Amino acid sequence: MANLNILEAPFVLEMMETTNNMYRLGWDERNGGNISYLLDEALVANYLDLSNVLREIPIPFDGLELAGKIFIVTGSGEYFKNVINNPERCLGIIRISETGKSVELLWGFSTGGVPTSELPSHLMSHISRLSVDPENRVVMHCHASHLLAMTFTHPLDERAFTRTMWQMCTECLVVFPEGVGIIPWLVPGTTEIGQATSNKMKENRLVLWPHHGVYGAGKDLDEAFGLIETAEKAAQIFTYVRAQGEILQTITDEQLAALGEAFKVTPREGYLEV
Ligand code: 2HA
Ligand code: ZN
Repeated sequence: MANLNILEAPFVLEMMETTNNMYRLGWDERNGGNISYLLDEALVANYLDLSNVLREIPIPFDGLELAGKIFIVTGSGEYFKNVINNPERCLGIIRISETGKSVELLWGFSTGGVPTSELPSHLMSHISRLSVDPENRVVMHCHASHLLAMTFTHPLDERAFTRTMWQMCTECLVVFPEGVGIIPWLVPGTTEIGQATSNKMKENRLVLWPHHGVYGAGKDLDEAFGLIETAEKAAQIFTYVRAQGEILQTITDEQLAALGEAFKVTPREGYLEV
């Protein structure tokens, strides 16, 4: 029975809280950033009549693999700053249509809005993550400041970049043992950038977009947020370390290997020299 108030649904409240945190951290200026969160149909049915499609919105790529799946997503052009006060305008609940060529709006985008311009990257990334981790629910993109800055000053080699991150904070290897994926600079919003991102998402939950931002994935909003937060912290430390000057010592590869063993995570093959 769709008799509960959607504005009190945990997934709507979590989206409001998460976008607000991300805005306050300076990761989502203006309309920067976007989130998609795969929802459980039975849970949504407590709040919405799933046969009531408000609008059909075409999408510029093939979403057939996700047909019937329901997501809550941020809106194209909407500001993270405003989600907390205008969830019904800034967020939408969509279902991928049977043909995969459009989405059915079930709630939200109340002033005629449409899903994030990065929907191709999001949905393709969901397909990739679900193929390796059936628990994955969230794909999150933002313009985390220090990470973005680091794409100007650090070589964009995945192994080198990952090793630097692991060395900046002891937590990093534990949180992302598989490392950080990096795609070339590409035009945002395109199927091409979606393809490149989702290819990386098969082996990484963190993907950097040079001179733009970062993608993170996880089983819930906390996990995706925490992943980006940890990488962003490492990039912040990198910024301080560079500003302070000469590096006198760091975490050694032997120490990183010991960390992996202690926390029962496997550092990506070939990334440590031990
Ligand atoms: O939605 O962040 O990458 C605005 C963006 C595009
Ligand atoms: Zn962006």
